[in-house]
Amino acid sequence: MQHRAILVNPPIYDFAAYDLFTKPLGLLHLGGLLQRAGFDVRLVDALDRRHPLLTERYGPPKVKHNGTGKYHTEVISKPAVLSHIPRTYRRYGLPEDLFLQAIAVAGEGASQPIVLVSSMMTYWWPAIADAICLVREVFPKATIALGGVYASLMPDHARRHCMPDQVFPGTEPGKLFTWLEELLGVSGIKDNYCRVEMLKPDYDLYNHPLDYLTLITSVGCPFHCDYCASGRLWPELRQFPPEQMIEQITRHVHKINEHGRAKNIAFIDDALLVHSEQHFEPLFTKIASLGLNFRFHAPNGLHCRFITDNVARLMYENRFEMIRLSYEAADARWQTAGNGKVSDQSFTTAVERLVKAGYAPHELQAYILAGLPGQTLDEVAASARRVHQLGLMVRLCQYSPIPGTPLFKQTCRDYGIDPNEPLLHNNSVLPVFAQTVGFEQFEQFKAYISRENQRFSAASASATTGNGPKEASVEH
Ligand code: B12
Repeated sequence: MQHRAILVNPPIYDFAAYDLFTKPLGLLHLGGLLQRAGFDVRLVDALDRRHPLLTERYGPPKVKHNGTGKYHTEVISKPAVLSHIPRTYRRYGLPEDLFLQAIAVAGEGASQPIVLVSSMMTYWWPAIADAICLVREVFPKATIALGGVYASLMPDHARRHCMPDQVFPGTEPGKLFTWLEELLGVSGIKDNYCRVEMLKPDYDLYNHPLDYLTLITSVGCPFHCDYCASGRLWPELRQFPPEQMIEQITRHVHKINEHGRAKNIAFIDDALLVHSEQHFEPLFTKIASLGLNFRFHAPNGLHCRFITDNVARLMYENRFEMIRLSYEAADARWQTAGNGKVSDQSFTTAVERLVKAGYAPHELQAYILAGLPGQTLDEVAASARRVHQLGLMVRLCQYSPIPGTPLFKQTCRDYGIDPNEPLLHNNSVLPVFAQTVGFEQFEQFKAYISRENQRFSAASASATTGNGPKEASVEH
């Protein structure tokens, strides 16, 4: 008998959320493994903007030329602990009745499905807890397991507040498979189907075309920044062979909608460019030779020091459009907290190389961090100035304190945040706690950054003939 496994990506409750290539890659990896192990796997992705139930009710979503776009939203009441935050709290993704319907459809004919729920940000936990309750409402006999980023960073909190049957902290799928063997009274699943090299997202779990594909070519990161949890989630860097990535792309290429005459693919690695001679360079040399019409994106920050002339050339030739460099901060104190991964010199050199390869500066973006404990707005403004001086767009990255990282305790202490309440890890709420900033002042600062971005973009556009990819901004 085939066992039914339902993969659930819950909706989001937050002050802001945008579909920036957000696909539940962890779940899609597990889906691939489970299918190969003989399970009948169904997916309920509450963040799928093209979910058939959603489009049936509201019509097709608006899609930007890069495949990204806004979620369907509903205003919901704020949890008490966030009541003082002067922003609207929303549910993003499938409305509750459609979510219930989707779960019922996915479990049709299976009275005791195994339900695997994923989680991302720690501060999204109430949506996960609600999703688990709703699954129980539809299938009281379902066995529910919870994994993913939040479950890995705060497993005890997840057990207490989300109450699944089992929580799986960590990123190794081995424990899940041992559990499944025990649960089902079978053997051989783990040994035969569960190796990290076998992690391949199964996009065929979506029964409709997608506006982009999100892929990961490696897990882990050799740098251990004081503000980042990557090392806790993936203790070592593992890069997937280029052939495996080519196989994933060619297998799923038929599923991607074209927008502006190209198909979008985003890479969300923590360290895409590390060991580029054995990894990025052979991969993208091969991709270029396929002659396929792709547009690539790197929404997660790239390490400047690994942008060699050859990497920059390959990025340009392969039409990398969204390039976000991890600059983080201009001052030495925060560059040190970033494990020395970036310096002003390596940032400037990376920009020079990308410009030499063909990009106009305003086609490039740089992340800068705001809201680190003790960081002043002047410091953030200085980082922004440095980025604008080079003609790049600033991407403000509002700091989110992450349990288990070196900066976590200090942040909670400095900001008077209860470390056991993940809702307060939300990157949107820190300006309210930072005594040096404040909400109003931070809003003004964000508006200033956006004005400056526009000014630099307009000035650069008229001063250069940069031929990076530019297309119509919104499609249906
Ligand atoms: C990609 C990414 C993004 C993308 C999202 C796009 C996308 N496709 O998801 C972008 C760039 C938009 C993004 C934005 C942000 N991110 Co982010 N992001 C990540 C990143 C790098 C990868 C997540 C991922 O997909 N991993 C790959 C998959 C394969 O792994 P996985 O999901 O963990 O799944 C594995 C296991 O967990 C497990 N698993 C998963 N589900 C389940 C379920 C069950 C039942 C089981 C058994 C197992 C299991 O199986 C998988 C395979 O082994 C993580 C860091 C990391 N290394 O995880 C940060 C991370 C999640 N992000 C983080 C942060 C801080 C942010 C931002 C707040 C940054 C900012 N200040 O702007 C924003 C918030 C955006 C928002 N409000 O919506 C933090 C978490 C913060 C928190 N408090 O929880 C992380 C951990 C990075 C960090 N700094 O440490 N992010």
